[in-house]
Amino acid sequence: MIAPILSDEVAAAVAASRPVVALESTIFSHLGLPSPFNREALERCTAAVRGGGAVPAVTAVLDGVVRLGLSDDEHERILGPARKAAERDIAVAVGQRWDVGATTVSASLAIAAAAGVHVFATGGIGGVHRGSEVTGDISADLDAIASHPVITVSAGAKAFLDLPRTLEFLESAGAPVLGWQHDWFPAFYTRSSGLPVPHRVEAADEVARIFAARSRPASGVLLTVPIPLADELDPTELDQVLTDALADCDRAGIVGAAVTPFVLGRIGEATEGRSVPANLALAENNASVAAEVAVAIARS
Ligand code: PSU
Ligand code: MN
Repeated sequence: MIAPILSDEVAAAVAASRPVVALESTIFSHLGLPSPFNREALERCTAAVRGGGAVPAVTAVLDGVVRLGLSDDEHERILGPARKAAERDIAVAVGQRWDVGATTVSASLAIAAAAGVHVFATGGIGGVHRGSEVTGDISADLDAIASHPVITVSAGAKAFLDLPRTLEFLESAGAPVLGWQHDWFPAFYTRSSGLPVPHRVEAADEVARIFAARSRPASGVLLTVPIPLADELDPTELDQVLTDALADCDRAGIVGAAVTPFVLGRIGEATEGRSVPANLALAENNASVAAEVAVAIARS
């Protein structure tokens, strides 16, 4: 079983049922964003959580120990070289004493759940990949969202994934999918994928009530928050970029856990200066909505 070591600040907040927002570390590692923007993302997300009245708790595996809530020096370590750790890899990272395991959404949800933290914020979740009917590539994030008692706050998923199948998977797995003051499932850089979100919500206390009313105690909720209007990218330009990135991935023969970092890297290169500011803005915005939700849950 995972028994994460909590920072003093996170441990005190959990013990007193004060609001805490867990954050993943893959997004802040070189696997998620290029330097120095990964540092900026970390600073803006943690500040947004604090600004909303909650305690930020970054997840990671450091020196083979599962951690929730890091010191400044430890934050520094996840900005450097790191290995991607999904939920199943936590056991390996512990058993093999990895220096720095950068936790994905699925790993972060497992760690948050083990510590009794109920709100988690990220940029975008993994999903069902296009062509999954052949490759079987479905992110472990989806099962984790459905099967840990945590609310995941994200800007949907990037459109290089198969978004209709991603929504179908979440429906089958039994995870409610909510749209924050919005009727459409967001596609990360753009506010709408063109797919309706099953349920629109207006406020954090509504999300807290929905979370409290789940039929299965060990299940989660996905709260999707569209990128702020001013930061949205042009969908027609993005279409071509995503198509090219997927073709490059195929040509390079990339499979498995390497697919998402590879495609993210290609999108970053092709859109140069535009995608990074959008990514930072949506991650920060998600962190502040997550703080609101954590405050509402702590009150309820
Ligand atoms: N999507 C993004 N940015 C990311 C990721 C996904 O737009 O950084 C990362 C997250 O850590 C997510 C992981 O949990 O990729 C999913 O990887 P995979 O597709 O291999 O499950
Ligand atoms: Mn995969």
